[in-house]
Amino acid sequence: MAKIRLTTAQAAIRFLKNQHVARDGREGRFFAGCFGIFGHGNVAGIGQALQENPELLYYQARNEQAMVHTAAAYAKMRNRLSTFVCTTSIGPGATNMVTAAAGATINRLPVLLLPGDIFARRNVAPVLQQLEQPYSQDLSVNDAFKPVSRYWDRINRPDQLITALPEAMRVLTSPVETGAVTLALPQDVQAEAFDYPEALFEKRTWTISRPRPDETLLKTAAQWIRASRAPLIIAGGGVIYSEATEALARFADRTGIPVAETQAGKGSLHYDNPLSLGAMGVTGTPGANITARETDLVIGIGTRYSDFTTASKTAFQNARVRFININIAGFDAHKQAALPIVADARAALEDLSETLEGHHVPAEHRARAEQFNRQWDAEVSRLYNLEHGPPISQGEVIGAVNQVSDPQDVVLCAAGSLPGDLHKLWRTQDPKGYHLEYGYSCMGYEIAGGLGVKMAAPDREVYVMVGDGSYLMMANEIVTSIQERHKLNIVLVNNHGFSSIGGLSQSVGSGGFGTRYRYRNAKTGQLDGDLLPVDLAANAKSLGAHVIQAADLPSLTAALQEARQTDVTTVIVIETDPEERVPGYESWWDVPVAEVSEMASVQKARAEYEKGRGREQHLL
Ligand SMILES: Cc1ncc(C[n+]2csc(CCOP(=O)(O)OP(=O)(O)O)c2C)c(N)n1
Ligand SMILES: [Mg+2]
Repeated sequence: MAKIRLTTAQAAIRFLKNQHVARDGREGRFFAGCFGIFGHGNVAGIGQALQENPELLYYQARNEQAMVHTAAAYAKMRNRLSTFVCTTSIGPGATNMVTAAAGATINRLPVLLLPGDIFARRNVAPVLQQLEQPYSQDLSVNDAFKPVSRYWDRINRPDQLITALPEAMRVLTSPVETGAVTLALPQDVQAEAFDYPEALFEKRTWTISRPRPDETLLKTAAQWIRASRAPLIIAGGGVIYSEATEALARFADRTGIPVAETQAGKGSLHYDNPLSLGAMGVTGTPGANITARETDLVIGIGTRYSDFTTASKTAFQNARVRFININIAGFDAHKQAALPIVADARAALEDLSETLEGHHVPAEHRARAEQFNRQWDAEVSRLYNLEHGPPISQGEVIGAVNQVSDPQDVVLCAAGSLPGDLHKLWRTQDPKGYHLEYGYSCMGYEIAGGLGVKMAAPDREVYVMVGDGSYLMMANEIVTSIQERHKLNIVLVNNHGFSSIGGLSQSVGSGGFGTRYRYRNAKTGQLDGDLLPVDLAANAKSLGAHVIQAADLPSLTAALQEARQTDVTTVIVIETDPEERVPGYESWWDVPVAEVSEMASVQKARAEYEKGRGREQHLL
C-alpha cells in the first residue's frame, strides 16, 4: 500500500479537506474551512498544516467560543450538510469552546473541534496551562468536552488518526448522532511524522440517506390520524433540516391538519398559510396553545419536545391525547410514549400522504385553525403598531425589522426576551428566514452566529437581533465580520439590562433583583442606583462597524433602510421600554419558586406556581 509521510496535523487537515457529503444526488464539501486561534498548543502543528493546505481556508476569530457558534450557525443554515473545523491552543483556548460545543450538541448541529492538548510524551510536564491531578496523568482540561461531545477522542499516537477520523465523520454526517465532535490533539503529537496510507486521503463522499418509515407503524399512524377529531402537527427543526417544508405544506393542505411550530421549526410553513397556527408552547400563539390543549392527536415532526414546546408538560390536557412522532432519531421518536416513526421527515410525510389519500379532518377543525391564523395576524399587526413611548416597545422593533427585510432575508437571535417575541411575532416567509438558537439559548451566540449565517448565505441580508446583555457578553465577532467583509445588520436593543430575567424575577416575586444595569447605590447598598453610562454605539463604532442610533419608530425604519444600502457591518442601536412586554398566551413555564420565604410577594408567587404545577402531566 502506498504511503505518505506527514505530521499528524498535516494528515488531519489533508483528510478533512477531502471529505464530501451528498444528499438527493447533490454533493458538496463538508468543511467550508477552519476557524482558529493560535497558541503554543497548535501554532506549529495544525497551524503549520493549514498553511500548507490553503484549500481548507483558515479563518481567524476573536474568541474560541464565538468561532464554534459561527460554525454551528453555518451548519444550521446549510441544513447540516456543511460546517467548519475549529482549532485552538491548549488550556483556556480549548476550554473556551466547551460552552459552544454544548450548544452545538444540544441543537444537533455538526462542528469539528480540534483542541490542542498537553504533551503525550509527558517528560516536560507540567507544561504551560496544564491541569495536574495527583491521581492520574491520563487527564487534561479537554476531558471536559466529553459530556458535550457526540464523539470524543484523544490522539496520543499519529496512527490513531487513521481510525479516529472516519469515526468523527460518521458522527458528524449522521442526522441521528450529529453534534460536537472533539479530537484532542496533544501538541507534541501534532508535529510528529508517520507513514500514512495514501488511501486515507482519497476523496470520500458521505451519503445522507432518507430512511423510510416501517410499513406496519405507518399503517397504524394512518389509522390514528383517520380516527382523530382534532389532530395537530408540531413542526420542529427536523422539518427544515430534512427540507421537508413543501411536503409538509402539501400534507397539511390535503388533510386539513393545522401546524404549530417550535423555535427550530419556525419557517416550516409560510406565516400566512391558512393552516399555520404559528408558534407553539410557552412563547406560542393562542391558536397553537388552545389547539394543543384540546387535541386528541399530536403529530410531532422533527421535534425534541423541549419544555418550551410542551409548556413544561402542561400543553396537552385532553385525557385521551396520543402522539405520533416522526423523527430520524429513535431517541426523540419515542418521547411522550409516541407511536415512533423513525424516518426522514420528508420521506415519512410523502408516505403518510399516500397512505392517507382522500382523508380530511372534520371541516370545523380546519375552519377553526384558519380563524386562529387570521386572528393572530391581527394581533401581530397590533403589536407591530403599538405606538408606545419612546422608548418604543420591542414588538415595534421586530415589526420594523420584519417590514424592511426581504422574504429571503434571515433574522437571527438566541437569548433574552427577543426569542420569545420573535417566535410569536416574526412573519416568516422562507424556511431559512428564521434562525433561533433556542436549544441552549446562549447569550453571545447572536453576532458570532450571524457571521456563520452570512458565510453560508452571502446573498441574503442577515438581521442579528441582540439585547444589550448579550451584546456586552460577546460582540467581538463584529471584527471578524469586517475582516471577512461579511456584512451583518445588527439591531441592538438597549433596555439597560435583562428585560427577560427581570420579568421572570417579577413573576417569581423577586421584583427584578439583580437584572438592571445600574450603579451600586450608596444609600441602599444595592445595584439600584442610576443607569450605567455605557455607550453601546461608541463601543460598536470602535470595533469598526457603521453605527446608527435610532430613537423612535420612524428613525428606526430609516436606519434599517440605510443599513440595506451599506456593505459594512452596521449596528443600529435602539432603546426600548423594558416594561412594555409582549404578553404570554395560554401557556405556562415551570420555573420553581421558593417553597418558603419571608417575602409576601414570593409566597404569593409560590401559590400561583403550585397551581401551574398541578397541570403538569406524565405523558405515558
Ligand atoms: C451565557 C448565558 N448566561 C446567562 C443566561 C441567562 N439569561 C437568559 S436571558 C438573560 C438576559 C439577556 O439580556 P439581554 O440580552 O439584554 O436581553 P433582554 O432580556 O433585555 O431582552 C440572561 C442573563 C443565558 N441564557 N446565557
Ligand atoms: Mg437587555
